[in-house]
Amino acid sequence: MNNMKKKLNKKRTTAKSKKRKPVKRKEVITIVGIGYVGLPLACLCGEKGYKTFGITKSQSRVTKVNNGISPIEGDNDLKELVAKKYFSASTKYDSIKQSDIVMICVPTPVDEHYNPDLTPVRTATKSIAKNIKKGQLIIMESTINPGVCEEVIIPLLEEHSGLRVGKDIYLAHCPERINPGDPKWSVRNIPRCVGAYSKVGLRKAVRFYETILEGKVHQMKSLKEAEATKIIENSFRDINIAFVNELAKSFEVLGIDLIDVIDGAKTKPFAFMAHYPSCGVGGHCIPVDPYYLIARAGKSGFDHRFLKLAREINNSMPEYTVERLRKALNELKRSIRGAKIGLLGLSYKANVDDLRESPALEILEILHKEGAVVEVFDPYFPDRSTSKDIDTLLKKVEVVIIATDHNEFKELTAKSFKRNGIKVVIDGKNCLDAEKFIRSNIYYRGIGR
Ligand code: SAJ
Repeated sequence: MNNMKKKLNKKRTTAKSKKRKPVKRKEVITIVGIGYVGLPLACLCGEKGYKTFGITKSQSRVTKVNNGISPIEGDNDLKELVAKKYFSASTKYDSIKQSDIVMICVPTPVDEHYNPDLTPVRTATKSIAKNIKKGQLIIMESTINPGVCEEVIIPLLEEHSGLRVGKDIYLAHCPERINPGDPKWSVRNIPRCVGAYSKVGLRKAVRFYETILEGKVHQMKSLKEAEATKIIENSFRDINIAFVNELAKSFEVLGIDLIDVIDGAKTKPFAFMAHYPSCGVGGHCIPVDPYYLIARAGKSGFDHRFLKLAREINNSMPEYTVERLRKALNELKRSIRGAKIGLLGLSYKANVDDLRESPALEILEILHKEGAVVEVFDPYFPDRSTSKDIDTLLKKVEVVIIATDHNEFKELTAKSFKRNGIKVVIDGKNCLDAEKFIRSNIYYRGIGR
């Protein structure tokens, strides 16, 4: 090509480049904590075009995720998302420096005395603060009680960064609403509530969420309101479960099938929301979140007697379940000591691999303490199962307790139990066909039936 043409092309290219909009730098997001909350969120941010980093203290989780393997069993959608490697994981906080938005999705558990344990929140906040830059937005997604942002997070951010929240950096709270194993509601479409320390921070946070979510983003007037929203959502669920768990005990002595009664009550198309009794309330949300409000309100002189009573009732259900078993064995002139008992299910809820606060673990502990010989099977926990499958377990035991309503257990038939000489079934999740078991002369008891 002769020189004239080359010059002309160069001129055209320069002119074209002047016309082309400058390529907008991909915004960078770091998510601290890539568990049930942070992992789907990191995938979603990466999928939506953000340069996304995930931080976790677990090197094995880093390796798995960076190889496209989901560390969370039972959620196939998540497995597919993680396989696409939308973000990169690390145990280090280096990516904070280059981030526009930093999100905190670490656990907020309680200790053995049911006191809130903010250690993971404090550790993450300090590490973030040491790497944070002016202009960045921090979004707290972990569930916390009203006051944690202003009384814990802001002081730590300012102390360890030398920056001022609301002036140099921005803080928002958008409580997570992940529902593990839910086929309908996912991180993409669940409506969210956002509160912030300042108007600018709120605007930044709302604008961000509107780029990744299909669900509505509801603006709250303050951090405290956003913190309180999530706590009351889950306390609402805990007290309603406690209500039916207390009814289960009452209807046992009245000889009424509570499950039938709830199914009757829920035909009312308004002002009734069905909850069901069970062998206990597990998970990292429902049995934990009320304690955060109980503790913080207590510090300000208010005693949440109702929330505490609900927790007491729900915490009594594992023992009550074993009591149902004891009564059954006593009617057969047997005791728990020495009885061969099969425990089906360890996870705190159906079709997930999560043991946090699982009532099944408490039932197992009580059975061992009372001298039972226990066989365990949970398809999501082969390493913690003593039998490789249900059939193997049924051959070894005379009594069965269902502690998790995995789909695999719901299909169990009275015939398979009868064939193996099972005499007693305690259905801790009311997931079996009670009538068929009773008609097979198997001593069947549920919770509330
Ligand atoms: N449970 C009962 N009876 C019920 C419902 C649940 O005994 O009627 C027990 C379950 O067996 C389990 C525990 O309570 O052991 C918690 O069950 P859950 O269905 O509430 O499951 P989680 O812990 O995954 O709760 C999540 C929460 N989501 C968030 O916190 C973002 C909760 O707010 C949701 O309401 C819940 O999922 C849901 O609806 O599935």
